[in-house]
Amino acid sequence: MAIERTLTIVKPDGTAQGIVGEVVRRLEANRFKILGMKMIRMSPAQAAGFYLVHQGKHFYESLTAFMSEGPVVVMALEGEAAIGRLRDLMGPTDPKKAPRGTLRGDYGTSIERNVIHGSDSPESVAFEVPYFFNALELCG
Ligand code: 3AN
Repeated sequence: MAIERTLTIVKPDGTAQGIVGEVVRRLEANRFKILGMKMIRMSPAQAAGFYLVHQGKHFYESLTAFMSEGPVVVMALEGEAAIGRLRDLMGPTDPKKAPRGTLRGDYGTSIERNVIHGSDSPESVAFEVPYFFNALELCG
């Protein structure tokens, strides 16, 4: 399997629930290497820029307001098949459909407030990692 990079965000509902440590614990237990990590509070414009791919969808305004309502923890990760394995740890978008033991199944409360983001493709990684980290901030 190939070593990949990916990006994850503990969303404002995750930081509010105090599960940053639990997310990091599960990532490290599953052999994800943390290359960069920081807590930030995005402005609505920064959240809108991050989710530009969803511009025009019915949930875009609500999503960008939610993502800027409080602090988030952004992490650049590396590991074998990291993109798909992170998505497995997260569970499906809708927490109601997410099994127990996945982060969304355990902590998500709605399809919007689903506690964690993970890049969904190498193309997304190429946009999302540099959105938050420059090369000097990644400890590879
Ligand atoms: P995922 O995060 O599972 O890749 P995407 O990329 O389809 O899901 O959606 C990005 C984010 O937009 C989701 N994490 C969720 O917060 C929000 N979202 C997705 N679908 C909906 C929806 N139907 N209604 C409200 N929010 C949504």
